[in-house]
Amino acid sequence: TSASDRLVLTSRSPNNSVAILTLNRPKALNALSSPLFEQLNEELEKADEDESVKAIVLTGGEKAFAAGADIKEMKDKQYAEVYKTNFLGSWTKMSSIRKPIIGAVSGYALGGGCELAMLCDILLCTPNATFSQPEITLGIIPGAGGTQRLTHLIGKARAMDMVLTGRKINGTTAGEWGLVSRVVGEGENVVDEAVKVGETIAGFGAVAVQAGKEAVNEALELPLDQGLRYERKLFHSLFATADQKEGMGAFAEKRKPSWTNQ
Ligand code: CO8
Repeated sequence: TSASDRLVLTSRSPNNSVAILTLNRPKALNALSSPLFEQLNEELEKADEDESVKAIVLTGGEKAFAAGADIKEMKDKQYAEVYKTNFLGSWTKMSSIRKPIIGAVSGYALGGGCELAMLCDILLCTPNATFSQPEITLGIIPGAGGTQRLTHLIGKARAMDMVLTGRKINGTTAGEWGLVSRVVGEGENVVDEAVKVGETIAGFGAVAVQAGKEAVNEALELPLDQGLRYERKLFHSLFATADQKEGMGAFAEKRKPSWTNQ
């Protein structure tokens, strides 16, 4: 496939530690077709396995992060087919990536696009980005986290409002509601800011970073007492790493740590 056929473009940050994946189907506003998701999963898995990659930035275009699942691909499908083939079930693969994924949203993040954004670990957006779950306007409901992850992030009343009315919110509101963690300033480039976040993470020991991501994710799955036990087990396990000795040793000796990711 030539570069123009690639539905997901890949590049690296200047110091090579952050993989940047860019959805590249601009004519369809990055509608998430099955081939696009296949390529995205492939690139995510490649980045996850590559030792030199410490964090992943996922972004789209200026006009659209992604305008949802591909409606034209879905419109004539029948129940038996989508059920038997587990249509769009491959979306969940992204949640098994171990390295941090930083989403950079500019423009539309609609339907599956909003759900894809919520699959990222850290989310940045521009003030005038548009988030919405418009599935209700198509006679369906969200199918990849738009009723579940969204409710965890912004609470029941606001999630109901968005899911049942298709209400659009802008990036500033998304920041106030906790759907994203950072809204960049008017003149700032959201991808550059996401790469900076990635580089910050890449500057720490990779074992602790992976453990931090794993532990926070368990908070959404486990009751508090089990989550706390899970956290403590992981915390204790980090005393078996060279990076713990290095990090604490460097602090005591008033020098910069030099991580070996061991
Ligand atoms: N699917 C397919 N094509 C799309 C999509 C989409 N979601 N969004 C935009 N496009 C296409 C348009 O059809 C158009 O193509 P063409 O030039 O061939 O006509 C091209 O992109 C440009 O779009 P517009 O001309 O419409 O651009 P506008 O600037 O006028 O409007 C909008 C932009 C407002 C974003 C408009 O395109 C729109 O409303 N798009 C649809 C948004 C939407 O409803 N998304 C939700 C889809 S449903 C979903 O995501 C369910 C996910 C379930 C996941 C389950 C996993 C298990």
